Formats: sequence, C-alpha cells, structure tokens
Amino acid sequence: MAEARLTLYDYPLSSASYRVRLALAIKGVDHDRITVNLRDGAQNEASFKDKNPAGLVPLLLLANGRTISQSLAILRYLDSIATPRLFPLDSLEDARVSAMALSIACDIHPLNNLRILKYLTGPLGVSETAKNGWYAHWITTGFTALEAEVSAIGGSFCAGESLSAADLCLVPQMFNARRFNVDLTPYPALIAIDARVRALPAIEVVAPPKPA
Ligand SMILES: N[C@@H](CCC(=O)N[C@@H](CS)C(=O)NCC(=O)O)C(=O)O
Repeated sequence: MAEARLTLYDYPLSSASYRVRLALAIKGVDHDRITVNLRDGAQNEASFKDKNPAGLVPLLLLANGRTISQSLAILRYLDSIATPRLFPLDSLEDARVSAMALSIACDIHPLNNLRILKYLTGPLGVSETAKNGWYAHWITTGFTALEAEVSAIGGSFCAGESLSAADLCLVPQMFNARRFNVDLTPYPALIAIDARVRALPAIEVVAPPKPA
C-alpha cells in the first residue's frame, strides 16, 4: 500500500491515463483524481503546464510534491510501492513485458493521440474519413504483430500467466479501437486477454465512460 496519498491528473477518455487507473485499482492504492479536460484544452493551460510542461496526462503527484509523467514510468513507480508487480523482477521477463507494453505505448498510441488527430484534420487538412483510416491503420499494424506474439506465448495474459504492464496497455488500446469502430475480429487472442483483464475485480469503475 502507498505510504502517502497520491493524486492522479487524468481524463476519463485518456487511454494513457486508463493504464494508470487500472494499475491503481489492481494494486488497491488510495488516491485522489483531478480531471484535466482535454476536450477543452485544459492540458495546455499554464496551471497544468506548470506541473507537466508536456501538456499530457496522466501525471502523478506524490505527497512530497514530486510529479511523475509518462504512464509506464508511473507504473514502474507504483511497482515500488504496491503489489502485484506489473513488471517482473527477472530482467529477461521484464524486457519481454516492457517490449510488449512499448509496442502499444510507443508504436500505436502516439500516432493516434488527440493532438496528432487535431493536426491531421487542422493544419494538414485531412478529412474525417481519412483520419479514421489513419487511426485504424496504426491499430491494425500494431495489433497484427501483437496478436502473433501473444498467440505464440499462449498464456492467459499477454506475457504468460501473470498480469503485467503489457495487459494494462492492451485494455485501453482495445477500448480506443472499439471507439473508432476498428474491426477486431482478426485478433482473437487480444480479445480474450482484454476480456480476462476487464473481468478482474475493481476494474469496471476505472473504465472510460461508455459511448452515448
Ligand atoms: N507517452 C505518454 C502519452 C500521454 C498522452 O499522450 N496523453 C494524452 C491522452 S491519452 C494527452 O494528454 N493528450 C493531450 C493532447 O493530445 O493534447 C504516456 O504514456 O503517458
């Protein structure tokens, strides 16, 4: 359990924040949540950029005033204060989990982030249809590789029989894929893992709101 209360700056539809919400729920870490309304541009206001110059959520504020940005850095910090571990202690297993988590967090998610989509449809003049095609393209490219990898491992979760940071990256990315109507039928292994993680206790409350 955490030594002192934490504050998470997040946004319900932020998938990077969802990774952290999942970790906090699974570890049972008490915390406060402050919403940074990404739709209204609150991430770019000085009051938030003073805390995170990158203007991105999630951001974790510790009781001593220090902050941690980047969801995977936050997950690693949470591993140091609460169980269950999300990154294995064994360095080779850690590398495997990290690689899978990064394949989502670095190779899929950033290409489809809000500011990228806004830049496509704004300065680059891309149509909504083309933007949605772009979105689906990067998810299917990444998921095709990940499906092959987790199928080869053949476990209950991405990296085998233990829940890990890779699963906490997968669930929000699956949510995003469904939100943008990406066809997930080619990814049965990912669908099964996503369902297994979301069936864990205390998970539903941290999920993003269902589309109206
Ligand atoms: N690599 C960062 C990504 C953070 C990120 O991109 N957050 C998004 C929400 S999911 C954000 O704050 N976007 C604001 C914007 O695009 O203006 C992490 O893993 O924490």
